[in-house]
Amino acid sequence: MHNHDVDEELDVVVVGAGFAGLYMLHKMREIGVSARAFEAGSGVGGTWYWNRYPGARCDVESIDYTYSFSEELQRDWRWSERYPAQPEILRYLNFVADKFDLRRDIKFETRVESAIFDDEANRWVVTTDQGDVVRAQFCVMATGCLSTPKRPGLDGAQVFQGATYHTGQWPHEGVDFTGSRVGIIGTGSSAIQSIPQIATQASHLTVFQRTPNFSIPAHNGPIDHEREQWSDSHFTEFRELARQSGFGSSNMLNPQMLFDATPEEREAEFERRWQIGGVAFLGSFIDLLFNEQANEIAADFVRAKIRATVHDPEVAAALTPTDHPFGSKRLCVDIDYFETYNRPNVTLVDLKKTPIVEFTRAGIRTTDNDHELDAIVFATGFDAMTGALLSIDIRGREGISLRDRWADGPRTYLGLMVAGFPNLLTITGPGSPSVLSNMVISIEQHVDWLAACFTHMRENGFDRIEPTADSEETWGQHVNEIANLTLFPRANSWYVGANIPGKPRVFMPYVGGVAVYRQRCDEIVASGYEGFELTPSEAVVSP
Ligand code: NA7
Repeated sequence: MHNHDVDEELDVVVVGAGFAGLYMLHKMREIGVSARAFEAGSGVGGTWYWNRYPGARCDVESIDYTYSFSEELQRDWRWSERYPAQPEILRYLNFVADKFDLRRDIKFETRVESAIFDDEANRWVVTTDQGDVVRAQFCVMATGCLSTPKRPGLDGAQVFQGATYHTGQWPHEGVDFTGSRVGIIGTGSSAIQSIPQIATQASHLTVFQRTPNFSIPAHNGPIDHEREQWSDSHFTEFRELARQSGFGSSNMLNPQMLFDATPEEREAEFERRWQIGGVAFLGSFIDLLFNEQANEIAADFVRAKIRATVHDPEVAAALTPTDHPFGSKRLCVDIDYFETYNRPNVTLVDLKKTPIVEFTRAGIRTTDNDHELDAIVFATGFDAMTGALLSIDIRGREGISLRDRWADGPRTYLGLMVAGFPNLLTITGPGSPSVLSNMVISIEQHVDWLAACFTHMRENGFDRIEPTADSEETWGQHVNEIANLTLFPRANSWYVGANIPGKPRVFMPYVGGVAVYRQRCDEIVASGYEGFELTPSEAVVSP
């Protein structure tokens, strides 16, 4: 690569302009390094730019799902609801981009195709589908954990003559389903949020379910002004609570073990949490994700709620999850999900009993029926955590490709860096708490960690940082060992890549919680970047 082919020389190139990319740009400016982001969308927002399906909403509460780096920002922005809906989050991220004047460093409608490390020059060379070629000392992947939409095992849909949509690539102008016969495939979080909304529009909605899921009512409503005021007047304390928690939000975990409570106390605690709503239900007792028997008792409580809500016992039974421990797949948070099956215009098709045979011109053929449809919604999920990274041709030292390196599953040190790929950073990468936490908290922690690392390197004359193969191996074992202490690996979830045929089964996120993880990262810094190799400038600059 000759310099004259290069459009720009940067300190940092950032891939993506969602929560991670935006904060990355801001932070880099703050420490005085040059950075530019490339973003495939025409606007900022990442996940919240693409996932515009009806009912799209965050399952972390609004006041927690915000940046904590600026107290002024917190005070300048008011949320309207307890759980933020997609349009409001997107407005928030646009507000952030404007407030901190970030757009001038983002090139939109530009997808990064390759990132190749030039070992001699110690530079990443990044190319895009718009013909850009930039060189940067650091390449930061702010590409998101759930950003590569998939329709696994559902080929042949092009035969269908009606409209098709994927929840993760929803048309910006919205879709009017009024009077239409709509089919939706999947019953994950995206489906569980959109089914009640689509059902109010469609003349008929047919839900094609392969595996039922646990879901907790959101009990959404207007924002609690008292709590909001408290979080404003106790900014530092409020933010510290989240940083020192397991999942990265200010929700309280009950430290009691389930079997230390009487059956009446358990029922009362479950009911109390059910009435509060949301994922905090998982915090009813401390051992729900560790103790199979305790988990089963929580699962039974939720199953009884499903039976009590859904009028038709056969439909209720089909909607009741029995194949995975409660919470071992991402817990869904809904608004009127189970209630929707009581509507006369909603039908549940249990694909376990009557699988899809094929798509036809007029709809979907299952083993027992031809379902005629005007539109099909694929709520079939994403190639999670590694999909976006591996869709880019990333090559490290000696030309090794990340796709080859990760052929048996992702391997990282702290979910931040990969051996053999110097100065390449993966924000909320596999091996970090990421999707098992409030993403905003985890993103900020990674960006802050990297900013401190860059500063340390500059001040000490280092040009290159790379984890050792040993530290990567040890971290991988640790991530795996603690996952195996929990019930998480029991589920065929996207946490283990089970939703993508042929994907190696590896439990990808770090289950230790954000507080423990943060402490480990800080200790590593305090010990002089233990497990990393830092190389001084003269050792890497070519003569
Ligand atoms: P998920 O949670 O991966 O859900 C995808 C759903 O699609 C799930 O119910 C799948 O059933 C179903 N699916 C996938 N492929 C098929 C085929 N071939 N046939 C039938 N059904 C299929 O994705 P979401 O978008 O809902 O949520 C992703 C995350 O985003 C969520 O956890 C939140 O964190 C936000 P399966 O369970 O595999 O049998």
